[in-house]
Amino acid sequence: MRYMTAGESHGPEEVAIIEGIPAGLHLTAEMINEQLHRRQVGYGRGARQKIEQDEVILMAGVRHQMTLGSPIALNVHNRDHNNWADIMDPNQPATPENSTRRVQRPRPGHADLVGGIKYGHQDDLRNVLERSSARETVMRVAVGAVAKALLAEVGVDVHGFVANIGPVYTDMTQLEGMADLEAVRKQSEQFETRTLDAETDAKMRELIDQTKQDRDTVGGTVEVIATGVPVGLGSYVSADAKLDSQIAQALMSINAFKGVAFGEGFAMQASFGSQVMDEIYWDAERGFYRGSNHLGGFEGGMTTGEPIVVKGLVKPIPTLYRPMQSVDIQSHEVNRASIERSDTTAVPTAAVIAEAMVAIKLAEAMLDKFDSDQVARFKVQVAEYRQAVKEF
Ligand code: EPS
Repeated sequence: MRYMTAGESHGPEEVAIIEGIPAGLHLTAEMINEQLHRRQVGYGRGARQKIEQDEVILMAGVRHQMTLGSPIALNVHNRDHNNWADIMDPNQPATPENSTRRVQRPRPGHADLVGGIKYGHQDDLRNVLERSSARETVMRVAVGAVAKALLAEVGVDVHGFVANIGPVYTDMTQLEGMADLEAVRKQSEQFETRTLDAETDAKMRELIDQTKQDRDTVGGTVEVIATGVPVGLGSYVSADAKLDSQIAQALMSINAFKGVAFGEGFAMQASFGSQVMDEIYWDAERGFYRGSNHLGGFEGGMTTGEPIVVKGLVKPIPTLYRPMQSVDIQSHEVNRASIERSDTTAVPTAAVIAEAMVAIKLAEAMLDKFDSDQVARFKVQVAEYRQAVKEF
């Protein structure tokens, strides 16, 4: 399975093509739209989300709600394009009238300056920011929804929520009282901050309101958990076969992500070996299993069969309404950075995007290991493999 996306933030459309999804997967626009809707919900987002009501169009690869095994083409219209039709018109040459709203003072922390230097966009850094915008993640979530549908066929569930926003932390011990990932989902999806309880949600919203008032932005950490993952996805034999490294790359590729850690992550730097290894047990019912999951479901780049637990650190958004120092790319005069409409925080949304990226990597790994032509055969092979693992 592989995919590619295209689309500028205020351009006409966002698109994705996915190749390698087996034939016979039940897939509807509603299944994808449900995830697109989740991506749009998030306390701290700006005015753009009031304009967009993301809905996918299934352009190819699906017939009568079933995948055909052919490439799946997905399309989401940018409603805001109506407000940018001239400025983002692909068909007209540039004129003074359609080249307004130029960006010439790069925002520190955004792709503006380096992208402009790299691609030679000295006239207008909009040519960079339109694609480097996190608007692109709408298609990642659409692709992730397809991956999640495939994973659900074999009992793999993936969910993302928020571990902290700025100095306000979710009490993660609450997870211990939750029976399964569905319970975590039910709990966190109640809150626009995607934390796990009402008290923390209130504190996070207060922090975001204050940050907005200060014309600043705030980052945080998201956590993704995947359950039902079979033992032995990925491999220790080559650097690029290690599935945890692939997931780390996938999360780092999301806008504003600056760090990834599995299990107890960076807390392990201050621990002893006896505190972080997950002891091995066996019983006839389950086969091999672990008494704990400090390592977050990976050993040697392979899944252990315990839940995958991965955190992603999201830096504060670089577009500030109280802009920092910059330099005009044409006059080279010192000036404040350009202000573009933006969000105060996108951490609650980032949880949904991170979830999609983990789902994509797990679906890829499953399709590498098991039949990728037909969903029915894929399911049989996964079931046989699970049985063989149990009998080891
Ligand atoms: C973004 C800036 C904002 C966000 C956008 C990401 O866009 P605009 O400038 O149009 O208000 O809303 O995110 C989305 C459009 C989206 O759908 O997630 C940026 O600079 O990255």
